[in-house]
Amino acid sequence: MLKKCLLALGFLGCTLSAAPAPEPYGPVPTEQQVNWLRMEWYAFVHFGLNTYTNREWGYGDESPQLFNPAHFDADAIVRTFKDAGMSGMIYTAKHHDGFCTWPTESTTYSITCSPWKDGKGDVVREFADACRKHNFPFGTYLSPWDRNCAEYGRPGYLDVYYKQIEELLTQYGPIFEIWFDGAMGGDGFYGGARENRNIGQADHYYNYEQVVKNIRKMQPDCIIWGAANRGDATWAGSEQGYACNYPLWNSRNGKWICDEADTRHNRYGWFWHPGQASGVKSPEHLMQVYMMSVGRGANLILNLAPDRDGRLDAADVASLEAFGKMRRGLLARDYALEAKVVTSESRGEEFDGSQLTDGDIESYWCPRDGTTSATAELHLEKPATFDVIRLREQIRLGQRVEAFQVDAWVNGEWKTIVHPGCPGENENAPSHGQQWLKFVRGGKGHTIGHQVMRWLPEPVTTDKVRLTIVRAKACPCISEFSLLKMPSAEQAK
Ligand code: FUL
Repeated sequence: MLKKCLLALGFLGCTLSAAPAPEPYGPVPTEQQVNWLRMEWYAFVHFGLNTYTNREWGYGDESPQLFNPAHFDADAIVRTFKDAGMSGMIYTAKHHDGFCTWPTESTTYSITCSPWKDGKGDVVREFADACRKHNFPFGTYLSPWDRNCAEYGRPGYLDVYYKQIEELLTQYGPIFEIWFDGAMGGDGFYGGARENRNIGQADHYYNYEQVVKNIRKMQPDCIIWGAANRGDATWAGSEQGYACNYPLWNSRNGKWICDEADTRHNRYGWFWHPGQASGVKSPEHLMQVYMMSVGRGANLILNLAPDRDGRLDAADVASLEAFGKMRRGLLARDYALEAKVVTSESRGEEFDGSQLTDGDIESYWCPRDGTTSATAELHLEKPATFDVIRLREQIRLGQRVEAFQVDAWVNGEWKTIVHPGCPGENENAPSHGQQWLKFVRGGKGHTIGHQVMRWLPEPVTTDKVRLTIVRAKACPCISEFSLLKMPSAEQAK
C-alpha cells in the first residue's frame, strides 16, 4: 500500500523519497486498460439462432421460433468459467443475423417472438444476473452488421443500432467490454429485399467516433473493442488465439491500444454444431495458445458455445477445466519470490532490485534517468527448476524495454537462456496456418510491456539468474521478474 501511495505521489511530482519516480514515457494506458490487461483471459459465448441452424452466419430470415433452450442455466455456465479461472465473459447479444436475444424495443426480430419462456425470456439478463451474483465481469458483443434489418446500409439502421447499444449499456449493470465486430459480408435478408448491401467505410457509416463518445458517457469503465480502432483494444491478428506480432508495442499512432486474441475452444465453429465433441482443443493446445497470447502481453478471449438445450458441451468443459488446472499450476509458485537482488544501478531505495521479487505488481526497479541498459542478479535461497520466465513493466509509466536477456548460473558459468532480440528482428506469425507453433518455446527477449512470458526449450535448475535490459527507449521500470514451472496436463490433475 505504501508503495502504491509513493507511486501515486511520484506522479504528482512530490519527492517524499530521495529519488522521484521517472516521468512517463510516451503514451500510457488508462486505468481501465491496466485493469483489463490484468484480467488475462475470459470467455466468449456465441449462442443464438445459429445454434439451431448449424450455421455460422445466419442470413437474417431464420425463424425466432427456433430458439428454445429448454435447459439453459446461465448460473451453471458462469460457474464453469469461474471455476476454470477465467476472469469474465462476453455474450453475443446479437450476431450478424440480427436476432436480438433480449427484449429490445428496436426491432421485433427478437426473443419476444420465441417460444422460450413464452416470449418473456432474456438471455442477456440471465447472463448479466449470474455474473453479478458470482462477481464475474460481464461484457457484450453486438454485431454492427445486421442481415435482418430492412434499413441496414441506410441512415435508418443507425437509430436501431444506437438504440440497441443504449439498451445493453444502460439496462444490464456494468459492462466490462463491448465488442464491435468488423465483419460486414454484404448480402442478407434485409427485411425481404434479399440483396447485397455495401456500407462503404464502416468507421464512417456507423460513426464510431460518436459511438465511442456515447459509450464513454453511459459506461466510462467499459473497454471498447474494435470500432475501427477508436476504442481501447484491438484484434491481435488471428482467430487461432495467438497474438500475431512480437515484439508487441502498445503505443501505436500516439495512443495506448491493447491487443486481444480470440479463438474458439472447438474447431467446429463459434456457434454450437452437431458432432462438436470431437472438435475440442486439448488442454496442452490451450496452453500453447495462452502462452502465445497472454504470454505476449495480449488478452485471450476463448469461445465456448452452448448447445440447443442451452448447456455447454461436456467435452469442451472437461478440456477447459484441465487447462484451468494447468494454468493454475503454472502460476501457483514463483521461484523468484523474495530472492535477493543485486542490480547494476537503481534510482533509490524505493526503486531498488528488491521490487522485482516482492510479488507487488505496482512497485518497480528503476535505474537513473538516462540509463537504458542495466542488470539485476537474482540470488535464490535454494536451487529451483523452472522453464518459464515472466517479466512485467510498470506500464503506467509507458512501455520502454526493446530487448532483454536472461542468463542462468549453471556448472560454474553464465549460460544465456533467453537471447536478446536484435533490432529489426521479429517473431511474427501469419494469421493462418500452423507457423505460430514454432514460436511457442525458445523465443528471444524483445518487448516486455504489461507482461511477457518466455517458455524455455528445456527446464533449468539454478540458484542464480541474471536479467539484462539490453535496450530501452527510456530508463526501464520493471515491476516483476518471475520464474515459473510449466506442469504437464497429467501433473495438473
Ligand atoms: C467474426 C465473426 O464473423 C464470427 O462469426 C465470430 O463472431 C467472430 C468472433 O468474429 O468476425
